[in-house]
Amino acid sequence: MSNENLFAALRAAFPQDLDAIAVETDSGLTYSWRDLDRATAMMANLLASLKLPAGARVAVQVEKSVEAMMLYLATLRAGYVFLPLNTAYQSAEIEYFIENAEPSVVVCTSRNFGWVSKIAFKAGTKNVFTLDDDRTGSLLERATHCSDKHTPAVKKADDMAAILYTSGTTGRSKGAMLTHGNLLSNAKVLKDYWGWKKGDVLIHALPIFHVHGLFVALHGALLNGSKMIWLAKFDPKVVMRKLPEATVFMGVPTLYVRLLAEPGLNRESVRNMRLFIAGSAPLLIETFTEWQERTGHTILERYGMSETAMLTSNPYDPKQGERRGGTVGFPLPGVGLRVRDDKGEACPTGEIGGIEVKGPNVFKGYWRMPEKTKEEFTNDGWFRTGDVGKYDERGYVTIVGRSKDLIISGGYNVYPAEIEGYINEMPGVAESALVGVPHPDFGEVGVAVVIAKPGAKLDADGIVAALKQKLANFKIPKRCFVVDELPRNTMGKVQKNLLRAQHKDLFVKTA
Ligand code: MLC
Ligand code: AMP
Repeated sequence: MSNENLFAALRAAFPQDLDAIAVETDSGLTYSWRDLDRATAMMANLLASLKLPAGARVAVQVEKSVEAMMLYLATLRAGYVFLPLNTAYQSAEIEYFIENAEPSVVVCTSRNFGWVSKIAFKAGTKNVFTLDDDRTGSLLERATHCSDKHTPAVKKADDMAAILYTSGTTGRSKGAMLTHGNLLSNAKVLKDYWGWKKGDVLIHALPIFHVHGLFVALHGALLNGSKMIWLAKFDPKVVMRKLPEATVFMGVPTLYVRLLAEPGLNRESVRNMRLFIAGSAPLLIETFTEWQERTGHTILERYGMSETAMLTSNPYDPKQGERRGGTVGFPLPGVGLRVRDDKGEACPTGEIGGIEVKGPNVFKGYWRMPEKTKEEFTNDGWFRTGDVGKYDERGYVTIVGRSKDLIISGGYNVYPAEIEGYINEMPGVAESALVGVPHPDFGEVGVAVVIAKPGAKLDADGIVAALKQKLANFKIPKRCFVVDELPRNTMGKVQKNLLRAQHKDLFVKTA
C-alpha cells in the first residue's frame, strides 16, 4: 500500500544535498535539510513513544520558531493530528479548544505552562510539554533522547492531518478537519500554478497557526525543496533587508500596506524577487496599484479559507491572463467554484451570489459537528463558503462581500457574535452590536455599539478593558460607543449595515 502521509511527500521533495540550508532565521541561525529530517524524526519518535490512540490530537500554542514548525511536521510524520492555536488566545478561548478537541498532547510556552496545563489536565490530557522560541522546553529535552531515524506513519489520503478552528456565526468555534489528501493536493496544485522553481527562496513572515503561514507558505517552500528565510514576527524593516536574498513573498494585505510605508521600497530593493502573493483578506486596489508603481511587480491575489485551503488564484503565467487587481483570479485546477442565488439557482456571469466550492482540497467536515457540517454543504455536495461574489466574462472571480457575519482584521477573523456574547454578559449591558469598518492598516476593524439596561450607566472604556481580560488582542474592538438605541428593521433585527455606514469614516475618509 502506498503511503499518502503528507510528510512523506514533503520529505521526498527535500533536495539531494541534505547539508544545504533549508531554513535561515532572522537571528542568524541556520538549519539544513538534514536537521529538519533528524529533528522531526526525534520529535515523531517522542510522540510515538507516548502510545497515543489513533487520530490523537496534538494541540500547540507556542511562539513561532523553526522548532514549532518541526513539531507540526513531526506530528504529521508520526501520523497524529496537528491542532495549532493562535498565540493571542487567552484562557477562556484555550479552554474551549482543549475541551472540544480533547487533545492527547498539549504543547505550550513555559510562560503559560501554569494555566494551560491546568486546563489540559482538567480536560483529560495526559501529556503537556513546553516549547519556547529559544530552543528550550521539555519537548526538546525529551526528544533529544529519541532516535533520529523514523519511518513516516502510513496514512491514507482521507486521514485527518490537522484541525483548524474557525469561529462560527453562533460565536462558537468549529474545528475544520483537513486531511493529508486535502493538504497535499492543494500544495501540488499551487507548486505548478505559481511556477515554483529551482533556486526559489521564500521569506516566511506569517504566523504558523493559520492556513496562510502553516500550509500555503510552508508547504510551498518544502514541496519545492526551497530555502526559507524564517522571520519570527513580521517586521517591515527586516523584510526590506531580506528582500534581495529572496524570490517569493506571501502576506496578508496589511503586510503590503506596511511595506509600502518603507521609503526604501523600490524596483532596486525587489530586483531578485519573482513573485509577491497576497490573500486572507481583500487587497485594496490602491495597494495593488501603488505596489505596481513602486516595485514594478504585480501582486498575485488568491482566495482561500480554513475549510478548503486555496480555491482561486490570479494567474502566474501571463499566457493564462493578466493579474487583475480587485479579483481573486480563476478557480485553481481541480477546484469547482459556482455562484448561486438565494434559491440555489446558478447566477449568470456578472451576477452576485453565494460562492460554493468542490474539490480534493475541501475539508472532511467540522470536528464532532455532523449537523453543522451537513448544513454547510448543498445536497449535491458543494461547500457553502459564506462568501459572496461573481464571475466576470473572462472567468475571473471577484469577492464582493460575505453572507457570514465576519470581520477580517489584518488577516485574522473576528466573529461579531463571539464578541457581542462577551459584551452582553457584562453587568448593565442590554445589547450590543459589533460591526466592521474600514481601517488604513488592518483593512477592517471592529467597532462595538452598546446599549445599557434601563437605569444602568456604562463606560465604553470599561467595556473595552474588560474584553481585553478575556479575548485575544486582535478581537478587541478598536472603538466602543454607548448609545440609547440600535437601529432596527421592522422585524426588530439590528441593522448592522446602518451602523457600518454611520461609523465608516472613523479611521479613514471613505468616498
Ligand atoms: C495585532 N493587532 C491587531 C491585529 N494584529 N488588531 C486587529 N487586527 C489584527 N490583525 C493589535 C494588537 O491587539 C495590539 O493592540 C496592536 O495591534 C499591536 O499588536 P502586535 O502583536 O504588535 O501586532 P503586529 O505584530 O503588528 O501584528 C499585525 C500583523 C498580524 C498584521 C503582523 O496581525 C498578523 O500577522 N496578521 C496575519 C494573520 C494571518 O496570518 N492570517 C492568515 C489567516 S488564514 P493593542 O491595543 O494591544 O496595542 C486565512 C485563509 C487564507 O485567512 O485565505 O489565507
Ligand atoms: P479563515 O476562516 O480564516 O480561513 O478565513 C477565510 C476567509 O477569508 C474567506 O472565507 C474569505 O472571506 C476571506 N478571504 C481569504 N482570501 C481572500 C481574498 N483574497 N479576498 C477577500 N477575502 C478573502
